[in-house]
Amino acid sequence: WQEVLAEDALILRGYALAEQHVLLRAVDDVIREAPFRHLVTPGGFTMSVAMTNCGPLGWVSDRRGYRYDAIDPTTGKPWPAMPPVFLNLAKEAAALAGFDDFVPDACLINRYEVGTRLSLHQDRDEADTNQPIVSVSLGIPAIFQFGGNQRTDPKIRVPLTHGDVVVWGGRSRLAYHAVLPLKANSHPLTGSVRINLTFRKAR
Ligand code: MD3
Ligand code: FE
Repeated sequence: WQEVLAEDALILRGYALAEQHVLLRAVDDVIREAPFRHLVTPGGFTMSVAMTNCGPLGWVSDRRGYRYDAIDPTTGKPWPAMPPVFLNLAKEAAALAGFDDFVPDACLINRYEVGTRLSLHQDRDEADTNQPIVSVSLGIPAIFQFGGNQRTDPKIRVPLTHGDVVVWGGRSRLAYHAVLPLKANSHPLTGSVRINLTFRKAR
């Protein structure tokens, strides 16, 4: 159930299944305090993926740029605390991939509805790119596209399904990646939606 996706990128298939119900309940608790919203990119486009955050820092985007902020711009309040089940899962997954002292300070929660996509990008808003990123997929499946350190490098397509956890570090940390438009589907726990949790050490 452990697959090497690329150099320093490890897929733990189904690793989140043991905690699936607790995880989804925790997402519901977070979004009651910090609702999903569609952020605007610096270029003025509204993202099709809806986002929110929990933990000390949250990733936000607006016309001024991308950044991490301790305050939710929608509510004016700090982001909800990171649920213990989130923190423990992220730490355990990182440790399995060889990152023993990963302590995320930000959890971005992405909600994909049918037709929603995330275009090709790098994650480079974090201070220390030696720190890994842990992602958890819940709900309906997506096809994830994974390339190299240059936008035009060849890409592979990988299905990510309910319960899959991926740890991206080292040589994969700055790889370009995308999520292809979601196909219509349904999952007993989420309906027609995919939820992705991304754990990062932003500062
Ligand atoms: C590879 N999210 O939030 S998770 C993102 O499914 C993001 O919501 C996608 O890309 C999603 O930035 C993909 C997998 C992922 C996350 C971070 C990465 C893959 C990564 C960072 C470096 C390389
Ligand atoms: Fe990303």
